[in-house]
Amino acid sequence: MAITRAVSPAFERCELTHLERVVIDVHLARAQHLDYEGCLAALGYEICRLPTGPDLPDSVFVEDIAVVLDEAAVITNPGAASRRPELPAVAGALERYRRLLSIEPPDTLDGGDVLRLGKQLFAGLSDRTGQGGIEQLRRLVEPLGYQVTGVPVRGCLHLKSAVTQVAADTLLANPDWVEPPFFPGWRVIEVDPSEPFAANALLVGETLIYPAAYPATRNRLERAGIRVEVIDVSEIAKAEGGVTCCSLIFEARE
Ligand code: CIR
Repeated sequence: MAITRAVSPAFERCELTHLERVVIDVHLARAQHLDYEGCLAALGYEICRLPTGPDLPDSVFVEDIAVVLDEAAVITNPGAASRRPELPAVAGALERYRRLLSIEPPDTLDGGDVLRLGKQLFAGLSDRTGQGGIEQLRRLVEPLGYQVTGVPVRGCLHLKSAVTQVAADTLLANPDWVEPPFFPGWRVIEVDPSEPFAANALLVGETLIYPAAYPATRNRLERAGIRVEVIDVSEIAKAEGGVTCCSLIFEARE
């Protein structure tokens, strides 16, 4: 199952932290989002696309709203207040499949800050996710057998802007934004220095969904033997989103 959410008519009013606001072609963003969903559907996922509205500019970035594990889903409390109205619909969709847990205010945590590597959850300490949010996550998921490790991130929005998994034993990272030594035992491929935003990749089974905008880093991935499915997400990137941000992927069990 892949939960996605439509691109809002207010997408141009998205939150921006590290990027300048530039014109977003919302029609093109919708077309790119459709391609993205098509990619996931071709990989065998049923797509559940939630509706949006003019009051939810960043709703396409469903990843930030929940951390879906095998045993439960944690509904987050996003660091940006404008994103909190996104919660009810995502929680409503997930409650069919998972027991819901939640991060309670005033602490905040964004799903984009949680990198799941098996039973280990790395949680980015960022502008959006505080120590309190990470502690709440730890208390919620330790009883389920997960270990939570806080990782400082700097210079980017979320931990997964700085590091993602690209193969069974391999991570892709921007070492200026996160310290690779936080991930002992993992082979780490570094992004090409000319492409700082290139670390966000979406591994689905053995396929890596990867933005067309980063050819030099893609070359590094391919030389490392990783098969890449390239997708153009230029308009999504203008809103500071990447390929992990636009879906919640999990095994559907009712
Ligand atoms: C925001 O600032 O919240 C959105 N404009 C972008 C969120 C991207 N989400 C993600 O990296 N997980």
